[in-house]
Amino acid sequence: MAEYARKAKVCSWNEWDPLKHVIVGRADGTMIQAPEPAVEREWPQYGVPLGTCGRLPQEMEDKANEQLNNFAAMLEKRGIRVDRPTPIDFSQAVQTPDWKQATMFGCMPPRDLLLTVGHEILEATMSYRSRWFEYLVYRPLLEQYFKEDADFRWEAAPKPRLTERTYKKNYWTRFKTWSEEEKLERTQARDWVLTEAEPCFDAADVARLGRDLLVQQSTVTNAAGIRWLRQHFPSHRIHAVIFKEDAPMHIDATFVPVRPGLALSNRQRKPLTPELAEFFKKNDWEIIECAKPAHDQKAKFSFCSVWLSMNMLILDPKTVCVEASEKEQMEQLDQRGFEVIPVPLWDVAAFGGGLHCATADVTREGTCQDYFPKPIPGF
Ligand code: ABU
Repeated sequence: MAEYARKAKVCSWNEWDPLKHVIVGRADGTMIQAPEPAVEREWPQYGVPLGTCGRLPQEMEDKANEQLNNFAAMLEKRGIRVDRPTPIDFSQAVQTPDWKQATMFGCMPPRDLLLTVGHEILEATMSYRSRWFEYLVYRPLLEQYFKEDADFRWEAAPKPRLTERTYKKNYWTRFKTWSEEEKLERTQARDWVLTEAEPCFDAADVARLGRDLLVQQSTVTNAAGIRWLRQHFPSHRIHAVIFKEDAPMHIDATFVPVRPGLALSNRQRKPLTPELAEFFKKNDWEIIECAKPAHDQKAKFSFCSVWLSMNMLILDPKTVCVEASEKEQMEQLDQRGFEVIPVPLWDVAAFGGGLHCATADVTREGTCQDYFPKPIPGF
C-alpha cells in the first residue's frame, strides 16, 4: 500500500497503453432495479417476474466480491494502483423534482459512468433513473484526484431531466411484441427507447483510440448524447456507429480495439455502419472476429450477454486480462502474440458486466496519438 502514497496523475488516451492506475468496482448492495421507463428487469425462470425488485442474493454478492477483490489484488501485485468506489444504500428510493424511483442500482461497473479522455474524467449523463445518482459512489475518488493532480479536468455532463419526454412510451412492452426482423429494422433506424429530447449517454458506449473516439448509439446513448460528446471534445474525431443487435447497450462487448492496428469485432453483431470497416482498412488496421464465447447463456440474473467473452482489460499492448472460462478467446489472443492473464470474473456478470465494465482507467502511460491519419469523408 505504501507505494500508493504516490499521487494520482489522471491521463489515459486509449484502451491499450500501459496501465498504471485503475478503479475496480464493488458488488456491494447491487439491486435488481425497480421498473422504470428506460429499463424493465424480469427473470421469471428464477422467480423474479416483472415488477419485482430487490437486492441480489448475498451469496452471489459475496462470490462476486471475492472475484473482484482477487482481480484488484492481482493488478496491485503487478504494480498498478487500484482504487475502489464507496458503496451507498442502493435499496433507497431516489427522486428529483420530476420523478421518484423506487431503487438505485449499484457500483460494480465504473466503466459505464466514468469516461477518461486524456487528463479528463467525465461523469456520463446515464439514462436510467436508477443510475442518476450513481456518480456519488465515485465522488470520494474524484475529489481525491482533484486534490492530488493539479492538471486533472473533472467534468460532469449535464444531468438529464429523465422525464416522460426522454423515453418512448411503453417501449419495452411494445418491444416484446416485435419479431426479430422488426427489432432489427428499428435498430437500422436507430429507434430505441430514448427520444432525442435531451443528451443521454453511458461512458461504456465509447471506445477510445487516441484522437478518435467510436461512440455507439444504443438503448442508453442517443444521437443528442453523441452530439454533446462531439462538442465537448472538439479536438477529437467522434465516429457514431451502430451494430446488428436488437437492444444494444455498450460497445465493449461488440467492438474492442486491443492495440494499435488490431481490433476485435463481435462475430454476431456486425457493424451496420459500413464506413467503420473502410476507415480501419484505409488506416492499415486489421479487424478480426472475436472467438466463440464459452457460455451459451447469460449468467443468472445477468442483463449482460455471453459476449462478455470479449469484454477485457488490456494492461499494455502485449498483455491482456480475459475472463478465465473464455479459453477460445484466450487462445486467439495468445496466437496474436499477447500474454493472456486468465481472470475468474463470470460470477460478477449479474452485477453489471465483465473485466472492462468492472474497471475505469485513471492513468495509462502514453500520449494522444493519431492512429487514423486517413479520413473517410462523412465518418
Ligand atoms: N456492458 C457490457 C455488456 C454488453 C453486452 O452484454 O453485450
